[in-house]
Amino acid sequence: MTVSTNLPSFHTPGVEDDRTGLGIETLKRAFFDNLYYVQGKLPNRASTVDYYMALAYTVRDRLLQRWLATEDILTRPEVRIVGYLSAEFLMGPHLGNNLINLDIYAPVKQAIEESGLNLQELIDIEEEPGLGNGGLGRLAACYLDSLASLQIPAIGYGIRYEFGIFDQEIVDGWQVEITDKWLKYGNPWEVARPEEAVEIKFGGYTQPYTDDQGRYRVRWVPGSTVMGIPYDTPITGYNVNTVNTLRLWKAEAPESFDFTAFNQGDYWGAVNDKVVSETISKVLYPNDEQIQGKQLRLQQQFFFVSCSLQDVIRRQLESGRTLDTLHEKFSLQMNDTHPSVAVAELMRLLVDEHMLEWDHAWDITTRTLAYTNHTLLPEALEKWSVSLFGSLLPRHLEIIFEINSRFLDQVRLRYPGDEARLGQLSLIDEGGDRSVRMANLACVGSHAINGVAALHSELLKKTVLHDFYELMPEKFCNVTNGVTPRRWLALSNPRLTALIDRRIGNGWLTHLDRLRELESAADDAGFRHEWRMVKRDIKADLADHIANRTGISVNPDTLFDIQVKRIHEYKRQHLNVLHIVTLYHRLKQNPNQDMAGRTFIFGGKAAPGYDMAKRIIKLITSVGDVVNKDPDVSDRLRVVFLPDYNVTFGQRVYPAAELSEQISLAGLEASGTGNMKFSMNGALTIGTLDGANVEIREEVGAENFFLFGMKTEEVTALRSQGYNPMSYYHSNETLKAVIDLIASGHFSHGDRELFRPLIDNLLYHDPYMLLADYQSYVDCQDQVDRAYRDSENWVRMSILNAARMGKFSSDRSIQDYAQTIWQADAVPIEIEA
Ligand code: CRA
Repeated sequence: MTVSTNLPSFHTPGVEDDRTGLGIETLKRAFFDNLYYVQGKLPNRASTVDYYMALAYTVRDRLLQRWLATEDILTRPEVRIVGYLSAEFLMGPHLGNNLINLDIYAPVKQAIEESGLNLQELIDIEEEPGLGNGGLGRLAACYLDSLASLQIPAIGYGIRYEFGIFDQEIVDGWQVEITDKWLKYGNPWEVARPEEAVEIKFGGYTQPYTDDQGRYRVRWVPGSTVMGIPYDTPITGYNVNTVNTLRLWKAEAPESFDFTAFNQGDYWGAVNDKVVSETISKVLYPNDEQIQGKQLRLQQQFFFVSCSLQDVIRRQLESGRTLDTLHEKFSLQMNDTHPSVAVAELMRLLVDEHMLEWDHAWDITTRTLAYTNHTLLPEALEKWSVSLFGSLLPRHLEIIFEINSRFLDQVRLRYPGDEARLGQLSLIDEGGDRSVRMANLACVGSHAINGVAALHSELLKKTVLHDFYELMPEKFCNVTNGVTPRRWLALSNPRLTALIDRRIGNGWLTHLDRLRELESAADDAGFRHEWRMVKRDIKADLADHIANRTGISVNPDTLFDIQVKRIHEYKRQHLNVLHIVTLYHRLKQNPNQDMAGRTFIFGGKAAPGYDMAKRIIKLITSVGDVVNKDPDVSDRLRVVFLPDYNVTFGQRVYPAAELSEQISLAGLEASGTGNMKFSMNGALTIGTLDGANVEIREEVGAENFFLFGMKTEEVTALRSQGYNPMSYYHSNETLKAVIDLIASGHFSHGDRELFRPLIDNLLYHDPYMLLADYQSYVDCQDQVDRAYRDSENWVRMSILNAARMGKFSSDRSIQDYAQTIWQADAVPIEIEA
């Protein structure tokens, strides 16, 4: 189906319009026009931010016709829409990405340069919207890019947090959190749509009544209400007319003033209501895979879900359809359990507000919703105490009880007398303080349940969702994560992109499998040389950046060994540190040791309340302080912790990497997506058989991947046997020496207490089994060292890694979702001149 739209473009035929034209003179005129009329600045008074804003408006003007055309086709009854419900969207800066997707990078660069400015500087000054913690939020952003690029009509639904993920500073080696005021200069990419605001209810009580046909009904009498105001951001597809929408909701008080309170003189109370309402969308919870169980978090989840579902229902009705066919027009994907209250809210809207019968509503709900699970970590599985849930959402609690009672009746028929199973499947955890299990709610209320990598999907079926799998195996599937090559190659690595283009043309950016055509180039010495030179240049750029940010000088001719991701014990950044200290120890014992120089680069934020993770940062910076200053080793070892890892910094770091550290304990990293960004940019991976590493290794070939560590089954076996970390410490001399060195205070100015919590944890508990995997890791690192010194072969492996990454384009992931879960098609849009 191709649809054409004929929207007025306010365009004088034959004349290059200042709002759409791409001629260099037109672009310059439009740019200065926006600086003057929108930003209100003359060139002699304008700052870099002013110029950035003017350019952002100039680019936005050039996508508006396509955006409105896409909005227009959504209203057609036959067009199917994917709604992606996510508490996080980690979009990264928009300007550079839109220049790539609109294919206007070159003319804009020329226009900006001819105006005496530097395009890169304007791109770099954009404050990134950090509305996510890490993998899950960034995945949502890659998926929006691919949906638009594949011309699938879609809306991303989330929260417009006023404060996104905190900025990280390192003070005396420790993480310090700084608030992220990302909106301080305004946001040129968003458009507020207050006319489409919706009302959200909280608290109060429910009241049964009989309707005029004599049917039993329930009415919810809320204790308070807030307004959800939509803010829309255009999501451009690459080289297509589709421009989808990211719709983020901001919470506001229903009225600016409560006039009764005001008239009684309670001015403060009236204004305070407004302030309290607005806290709902104030700040992103900075925890990755760790629930906090705070009431405000449940309010946030319900807030954006209810806003979005009301918006979906409005669109359904406005397209001329009734709610009976909601599932034919909409497919709604729940990104983890954060939006899973959608199951109850959609039921409430259909049954209480639109008067559908329960069974009918249930059929529509389950056919509309689908659930992606992103983690097996027990501390991340969301539960809400029944009392908290009931006080905030009394009607939803009743609906959940009703869903549960009907569901458990079915389970009883299937497994008579199996009380244990019933207890596991129940939406309510009856143990201790009763709680609502959000994953169970999501499973029961969805027609599809997927994990995010092959291994993860298998483990889901075997462990956390085992009982659901036995009961409803047909719902389960896998969709391996992917990342967008537009941002993670074309935008972040223009030099490698140009080299690839010269060799195989540019079709690979939308058909990433075509990178395979580079395989033969791996045997071409000339091409290898060019590949190496590109990498060398980018490493030199990163070295400059490191020197500017941290004052540490690093040698671009050493191996760049990089681990960037959230700091978490299961990701084992401290295993990486144990290796560094091993090398340090070796070099101190034998200064003539033959080894390739290495620069270890770390980046990542720790959840503010996660003490162990913060101590791991302190350990990295402390080891760095000693190693970098020690003349015996510092020509071969450097350790850098780069503060404030975010999307912008990721774009700088992936292209410069040679070794990618993916060293989580097998069975704990659901997928990982950084692993894909590294390989795409020609880094080799050292990793365990965990998450998507398994599939990356399959694709690139075992000979081009450095594998170490226990497999999932070995981990399980060792654990059930009774894991004793101390036995590894006593039986491995080097390991003992390394741990003793840290414990002795060598890296903490003699302070033996600083790292004691970390060391004791390793020796007495070691829940992530670093000690068990230590020797295998060090041996594998030695293999890396030998391989790196055969530089021709290293470059060959690097090229083959990039060449074989086709599977990990988010375009492939989205095609999988579209075919197996959403039944959504491309709707190419033609815009009539
Ligand atoms: N923390 C997983 O841990 C995965 C992403 C995206 C995570 C990663 O391995 O790549 O999701 N899980 O699928 C998560 O957020 C709530 O669970 C993540 O980003």
